[in-house]
Amino acid sequence: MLNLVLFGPPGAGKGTQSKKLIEKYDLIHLSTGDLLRGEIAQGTELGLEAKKLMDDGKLVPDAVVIGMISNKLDANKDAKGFIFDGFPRTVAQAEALDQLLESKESAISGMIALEVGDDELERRLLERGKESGRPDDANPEVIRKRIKEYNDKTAPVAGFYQQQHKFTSINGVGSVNEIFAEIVDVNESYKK
Ligand code: B4P
Repeated sequence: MLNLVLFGPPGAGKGTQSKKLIEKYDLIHLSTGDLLRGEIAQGTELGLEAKKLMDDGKLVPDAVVIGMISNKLDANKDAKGFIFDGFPRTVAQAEALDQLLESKESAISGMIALEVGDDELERRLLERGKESGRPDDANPEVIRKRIKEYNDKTAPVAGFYQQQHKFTSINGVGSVNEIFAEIVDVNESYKK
């Protein structure tokens, strides 16, 4: 099984590259951001709670996203593998993911981190906000808060996978296809 974690700050291109990876490798795409936006669109209790936090640039509680991922793993027992996009975002989530996969006699193959500077992130997200209507992309202050949440709570997740020798960082600035080619190279090394 190929289980890949795509990692990086908000706007680094995780969602963009995930779409290309699922096409190439026939993997299941698990984006906690998309799952949460789905709950918001359906107006569930979980969605209403998550919306307040997301609109303010904050992370949703660990237990909520871990529960969502666990359900999705159970619902896709025959998958060739998964792309985890935007998850894990805290060390507690990374530990929980290891345990979930271990209970299914599986494991993370590797993490690929996309490196992009703060100014470029802000530019990309504001640009996306013009069309997507996502409230968390519309306001520079909220975007900066998301980047701070990333630096405070999510960046340490890289160390978690570095310790397991499952971490590779690549430059996330360049054309989408150039970056994808680099991701594919790294991914091939994880498959061996
Ligand atoms: P997410 O939905 O995960 O998304 P993201 O971080 O905003 O963006 P991503 O990196 O996927 O960027 P994309 O490819 O779209 O998170 C949203 C919120 O959900 C979080 O703030 C949090 O509140 C909550 N949440 C989600 N998961 C959670 C978790 N596990 N725990 C707690 N809370 C959680 O790219 C962005 C833009 O850049 C696009 O417009 C794209 O076209 C453009 N772009 C991409 N690649 C480019 C390139 N190479 N050059 C130029 N532009 C590029």
